[in-house]
Amino acid sequence: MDIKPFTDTPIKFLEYDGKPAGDIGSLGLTNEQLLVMYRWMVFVRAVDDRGYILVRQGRAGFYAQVAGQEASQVGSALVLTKNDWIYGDHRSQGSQLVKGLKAAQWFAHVLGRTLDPTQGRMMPHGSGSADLHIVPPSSTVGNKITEAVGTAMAQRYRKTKDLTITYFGDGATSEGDFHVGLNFAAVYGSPVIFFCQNNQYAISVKLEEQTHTKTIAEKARAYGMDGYFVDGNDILAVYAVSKLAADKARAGNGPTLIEAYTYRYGPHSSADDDTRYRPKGELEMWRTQRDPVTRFRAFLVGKKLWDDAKEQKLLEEVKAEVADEFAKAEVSTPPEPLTVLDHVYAKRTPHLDAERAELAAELGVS
Ligand SMILES: Cc1ncc(C[n+]2csc(CCOP(=O)(O)OP(=O)(O)O)c2C)c(N)n1
Repeated sequence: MDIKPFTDTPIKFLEYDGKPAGDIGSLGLTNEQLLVMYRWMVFVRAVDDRGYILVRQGRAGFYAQVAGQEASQVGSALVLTKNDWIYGDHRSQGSQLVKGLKAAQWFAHVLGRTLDPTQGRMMPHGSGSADLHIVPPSSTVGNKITEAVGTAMAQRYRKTKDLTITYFGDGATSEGDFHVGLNFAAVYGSPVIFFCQNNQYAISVKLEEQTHTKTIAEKARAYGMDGYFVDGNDILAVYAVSKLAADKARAGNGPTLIEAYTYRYGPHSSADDDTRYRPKGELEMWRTQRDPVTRFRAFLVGKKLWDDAKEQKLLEEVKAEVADEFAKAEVSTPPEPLTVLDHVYAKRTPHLDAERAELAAELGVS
């Protein structure tokens, strides 16, 4: 299928009922790869459901679900290689799992335990892993965009074939970092993918109150790069557009903006009440008619790759895996209070040593 930038309607490979919207053979995906895509979406949803329950149980203080956005996160992360870098935001745990973060590490992060690669000491949804090339998101909306561009500039300078992807929401496009980042990346030909998950709300602020362009993708024109408007609930379309952007970046042809049009099922976070600003029926429409998992399952059933028995088996497998991973996180210990000043810099400085001594005296430990 021909993939064009700057379309008025989202690029899609699948109809909402899972029927192919055109020739998908050009994607070159094997049946095994299609099944891997499906398993990842089911797994991400199950991990996320488990994570959210922790707040309800009073065992975690905060959670921002990715439910509804699985196709965007899985489809884009599947084009990444080990050496590529992710700079995500507070709603990108699905991509982190695909990049290699273990569910046990994610749960440990949510519970604030040391099995978390950031040792349970980051703000909620600030997990990451140096080994996996996942930079911990920070709470400040949009600020990872410019950092991602810096990393991509280094990748180009070092003449690697690697790239950097940065995930952010529609709300982040109103931050200066978005505009600075896109401009810099285009000027320096940086191998970066700007992946905007447009779930249509920045907490309670609707997209129309955020921007007067019809799409976010078209903003790329102003910076001299291609912008693709893609159906973020169609994993094949997301994968295809992400692959195109990744191939372009690796070939030294610079950055791309992708807008994945999607919808979050949960409130903005566990601290939000979305019924106060989302019209009645909207969530139900997305859940029942546009769900990314159901849509892709229908496609697989249509291709005779899937049936009820396989679905049942997968759900049981995933349930057991999530339970195992959660058990590993649960037995992990909380961080020692005195480690709070470790890793501020690569080496502890004299003033951090002094603060550590003060804290130790306060806690009565050494
Ligand atoms: C600079 C800054 N402004 C405001 C906030 C408060 N805040 C946290 S998340 C958020 C909305 C983000 O919306 P979006 O970027 O669309 O991502 P989504 O949560 O919808 O995935 C806001 C306003 C913040 N953390 N940082």
